[in-house]
Amino acid sequence: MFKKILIANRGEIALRVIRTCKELGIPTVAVYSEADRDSLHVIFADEAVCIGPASSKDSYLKIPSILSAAEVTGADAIHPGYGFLAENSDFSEICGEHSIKFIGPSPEMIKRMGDKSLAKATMKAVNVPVVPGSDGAIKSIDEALIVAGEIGFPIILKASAGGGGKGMRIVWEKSELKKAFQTASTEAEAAFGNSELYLEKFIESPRHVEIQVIGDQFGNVYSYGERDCTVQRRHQKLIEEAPSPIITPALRQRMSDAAISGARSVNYEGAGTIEFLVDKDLNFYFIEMNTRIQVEHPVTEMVNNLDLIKQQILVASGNHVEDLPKEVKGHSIEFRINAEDPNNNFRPSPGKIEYLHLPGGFGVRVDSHIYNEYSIPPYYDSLIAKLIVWGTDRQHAISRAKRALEEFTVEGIKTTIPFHQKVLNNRYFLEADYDTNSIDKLFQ
Ligand code: MV4
Repeated sequence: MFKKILIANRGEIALRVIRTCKELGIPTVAVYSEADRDSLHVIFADEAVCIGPASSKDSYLKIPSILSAAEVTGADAIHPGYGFLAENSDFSEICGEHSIKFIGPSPEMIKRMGDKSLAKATMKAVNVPVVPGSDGAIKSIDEALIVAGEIGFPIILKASAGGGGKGMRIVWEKSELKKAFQTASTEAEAAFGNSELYLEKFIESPRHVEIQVIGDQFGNVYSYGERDCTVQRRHQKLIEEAPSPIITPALRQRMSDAAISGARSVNYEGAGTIEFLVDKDLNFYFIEMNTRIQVEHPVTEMVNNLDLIKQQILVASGNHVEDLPKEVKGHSIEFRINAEDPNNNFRPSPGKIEYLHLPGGFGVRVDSHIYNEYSIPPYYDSLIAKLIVWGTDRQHAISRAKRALEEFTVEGIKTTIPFHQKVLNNRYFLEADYDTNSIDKLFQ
């Protein structure tokens, strides 16, 4: 087992990792920017090292500073959390060169799955269903016209180096393709330094359903079931749940088998998420694989009664996973509490928390780094807390969520709490009758 783990992250996820390390008896090192001196992860870790000014690129993204923090404190492993360096293959590689275990997959794996069209080809090779489209990247508008002609409109152009919805373009008819191709590749070049695009059939009203897997160093890959993340705004997830209200046990089995065979075919190590689109007829199609722990991992933890961060640490140190998947139990829903004003276009609302009361009681979990009188810095992601509820079924989880959101009090800043309360009274949400296309009816 590791002697000391450095957490290369901030906010709730840094705290989340520290908590599991404590339970495992592993000392921790926090790193922090000058804007995060008063942050809870700094206080809860055994040691803390300041790695630079507020700007992420000069602190949480600065590989040399993080590596030297690990070396001076004698950390032999780094947990990257999500975001920042979690899917940076150079970081994974440099950790290895310094004999520091990166808690996550190899640089080769991160590169392979980071190239979204290569990831698709990898899955397709082992018969995982993928969205019909180009084989790999498309090199020209003429090639795009040929592929689009074969599969039929509408189609969607995606950046090979993209992911998570950035730089996508829907094309409804042939006459729009040339312009869309040019703007999408220009945008991809600007955003990712890589103009490469691939093309897919546009699935018109899908749900976003993802499978959690863990691979160990012995070639075993396990699935812990799905999360439904269809409730999103501008590709930002707001509510996630497990199990998905639309997935039957038979479909869960088939999606899990597909996810496992995809991950096993590349000897996947660590926690990973295989994202699928599920259409109206319950056909599923692989779209992307994320090679990190995700924000929404707690709903999977609640219905499987397991600590995913602990399993990450176990497999990274060469152990077998401890909690093998069993049948999922009950229902869990996560609500992202962001420092944003839902009545003003979700505009960020950083600042001082003048009064705070967190909900509690049976089946209620809050993962958060905030505390009374804490000032939320304006430099980072607006996620300030995750409310996770568990109930015996979806109805029970919803009642509990309403109760917990009523208790949840944050004064001094605007949050997404009122938004969630509205969704919990929306009949389409209550009936799970929505998809990515009709999502607006949840926000009315
Ligand atoms: C799609 C799609 C329809 N067809 N791909 C958005 C996030 C990124 N992970 C993939 N996304 C989509 N890819 C094909 N071929 C529709 C979306 C999409 C979406 C997916 C899940 C949840 C919300 C969404 C909102 C808009 C578009």
